Amino acid sequence: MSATPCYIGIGANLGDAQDTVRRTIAMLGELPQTRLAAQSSLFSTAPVDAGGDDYINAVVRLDTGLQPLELLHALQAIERDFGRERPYRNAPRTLDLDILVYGSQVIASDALTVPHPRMTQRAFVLIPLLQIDPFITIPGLGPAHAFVPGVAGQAIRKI
Ligand code: PH2
Ligand code: MG
Ligand code: MG
Repeated sequence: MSATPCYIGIGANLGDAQDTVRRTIAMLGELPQTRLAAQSSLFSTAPVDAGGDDYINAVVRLDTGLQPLELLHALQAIERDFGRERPYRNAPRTLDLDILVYGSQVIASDALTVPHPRMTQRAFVLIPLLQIDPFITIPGLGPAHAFVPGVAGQAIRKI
């Protein structure tokens, strides 16, 4: 099996968000053809471009043989397991799983945009991502650490 390193952003701000994120990380490690290669701490973060309670966020690295759309569908199935509803854009959510990076691929299809288009503007993605891989380069965009000064004003606290 040839496995591709992927980085997944996890966010939740409805219900018992910490419990949801911890259980989700375990479920990600049990996806077919997939190994949980690294996991960040959990972080408490202020909502960005959204309302509601503070979020719990984390990032994991998966080494996976799943293709990008297979991985997307597997993540959507986990979101549904946790009762995810989509009443409006950026609504509070029981669970949000985003493919941040899929190997060195740049994907722009109707179903999927990778790297995630807003990841460089969000401390709740960059800080956990850099915790697990300080030297990561975002395909097409360059070293992730270069974007940290731009998110310095966003509230994020390691749990
Ligand atoms: N996700 C959003 C919008 N805003 N803010 C925080 N702190 N954490 C998130 O995961 C988040 C957000 C849309 O996916
Ligand atoms: Mg998201
Ligand atoms: Mg999402």
